[in-house]
Amino acid sequence: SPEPQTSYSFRGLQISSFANRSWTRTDFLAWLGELQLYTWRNESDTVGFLKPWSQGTFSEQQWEQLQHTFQVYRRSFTRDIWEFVKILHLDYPLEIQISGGCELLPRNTSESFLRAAFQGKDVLSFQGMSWVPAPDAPPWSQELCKKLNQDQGTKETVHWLLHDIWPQLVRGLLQTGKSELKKQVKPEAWLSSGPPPRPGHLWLVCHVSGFYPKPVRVTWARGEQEEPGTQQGDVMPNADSTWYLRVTLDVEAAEAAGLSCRVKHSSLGDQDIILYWDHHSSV
Ligand code: J81
Repeated sequence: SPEPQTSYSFRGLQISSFANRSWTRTDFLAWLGELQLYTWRNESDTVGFLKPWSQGTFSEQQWEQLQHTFQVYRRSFTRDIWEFVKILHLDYPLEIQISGGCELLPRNTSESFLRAAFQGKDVLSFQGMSWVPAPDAPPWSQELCKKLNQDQGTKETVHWLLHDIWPQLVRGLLQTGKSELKKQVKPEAWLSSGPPPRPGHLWLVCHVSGFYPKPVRVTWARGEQEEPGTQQGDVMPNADSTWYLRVTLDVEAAEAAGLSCRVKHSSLGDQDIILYWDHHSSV
């Protein structure tokens, strides 16, 4: 049977903290969809695999080369920033976040991005073949981009990473991680009531737990009609790498009868879970 078309985006994040002229650390994390596959902490010389299939279809040698590129980059980056801070007269402490990603698109195409933030605000990104200041970046961002754009070698490496290596890595990961990426776990759902928000009202809670992957739709409804006051919580992680969500509704006690909570999730196919408040026994 044809699989539903899911696209997985690859996301990498670099977090660099510069406390003063000598103390700094840089950590990297990367995910495919919701699964973290890599970690590279400041203390470590090598990129850590968080899944047995993190190497994708790259050979030992290809991976070594890629890791070497990143080792050189990490050293150069730190040295560069110290220098920029001097030239631009910036003040410590400073936080730099670099995020990059790649999305595979139909017909063997892909879309990638790389951007940097300084003190939590976007400062520049890589577009096509050059560094470009962010729209509301401080004036020195222009100067920085000009300087970065003089380094043809680095621009070529960034382009190669964004447009050749990352898409290739992701294609490989979709193969080596296939069974884990396809995993489906059905949710359990139950109802409870919370503390009454005001006299004569009920606080209805629909709990949905243990599902995987993360996308889920949970609604309070009367018949087919969704209740307008439905409040979605945040999807929270369970300890066993499944997810948990609660969805609440504040209703007049007299109106509670006839309400139901409906759960739609990929693991359920068309068989939505429907729980009726009337059948719920509040103890
Ligand atoms: C002050 C606030 C600043 C905030 C924003 C900072 C954004 C910085 C973006 N730039 C970089 O991340 C690049 C940093 C390192 C780069 O400048 C080079 O020093 C470094 C080494 O380059 C030298 O050797 C290369 C071969 O190893 C080439 O020969 C190159 O021409 C030569 O200059 N470049 C690299 O390490 C390339 C890899 C970049 C990968 C970036 C992935 C995030």
